[in-house]
Amino acid sequence: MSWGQNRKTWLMMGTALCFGLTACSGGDTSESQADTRRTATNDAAPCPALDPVEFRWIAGGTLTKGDDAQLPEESGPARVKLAGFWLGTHEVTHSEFSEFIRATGYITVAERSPPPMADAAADMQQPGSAVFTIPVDGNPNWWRWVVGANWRQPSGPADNHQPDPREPVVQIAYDDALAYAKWRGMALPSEDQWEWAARSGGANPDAPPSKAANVYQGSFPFNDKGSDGFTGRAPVGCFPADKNGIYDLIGNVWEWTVDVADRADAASPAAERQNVIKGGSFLCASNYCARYRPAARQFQERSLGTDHIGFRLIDPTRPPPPQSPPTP
Ligand SMILES: [Ca+2]
Repeated sequence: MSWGQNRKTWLMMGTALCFGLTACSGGDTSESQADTRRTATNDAAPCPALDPVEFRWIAGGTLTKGDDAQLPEESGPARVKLAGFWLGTHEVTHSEFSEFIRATGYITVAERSPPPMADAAADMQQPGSAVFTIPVDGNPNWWRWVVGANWRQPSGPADNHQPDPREPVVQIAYDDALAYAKWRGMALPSEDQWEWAARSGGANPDAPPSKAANVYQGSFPFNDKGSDGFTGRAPVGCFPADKNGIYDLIGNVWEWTVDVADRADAASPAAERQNVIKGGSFLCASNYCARYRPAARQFQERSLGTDHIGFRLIDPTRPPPPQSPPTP
């Protein structure tokens, strides 16, 4: 499926790209973006210095993935054998991605002119991406196609918020994440690796404890209380590391994995270019989404980033630490 077809699908179907968020739109983007700024709330404590260790070893073994399914895209628990691996301690940041762009001149998917697409709204035929917007009277949609939204300006050019260099980079399509990983000589994690890292790190199987992860407090989508300190993306490493020394696996931004979606409706053309994303985001609330559990998963069009999807790396070439036991 082409990118243009994907955007058309998003425009016409909505649900395939919006994590079950049925209120999507590619229509008018002229309404104020000011209410959607991704800024820390006033009671946010200063974030500690970023951990200088970039990768931590996640010991392998025979593992349980999945859980008693709570949502349609989930499956029951299964046993899988997994080798140990080196996982990035934090999501790739805006600053780190900037280095990649400076070194390579790479142009992300959201910055490219989209292929021609018949019967699409004019704005959908210009470079841009999907941005969360608090619904307003007369427009109940909370996902909008915003012309000019990309990794440099995740909410679009009308928003004055400049990403903190330590924020996870967002508006990253799957191919963008792969390109960055290749440049670094790294790779993206599999779903199994991601889930095992979260489980072995001690992530709560039901929901993150208060202020343990950047999620949504209040009634989504209208009232993010930000009682965890943030009403949008948090700089990486602001919340406590897990037992493995990994930050923000749960919440903050969803993370790409290399696994192709195995959704039940895979026969649908809209499912052809979707990958599994994990971890939930700052938009996951108890009254909606609630996919901040290690077992939770969602499917995302590879060609469409949003302002709440990022990624982290694994280092597949680095040998295990000397004390690491063989995988049983
Ligand atoms: Ca939050």
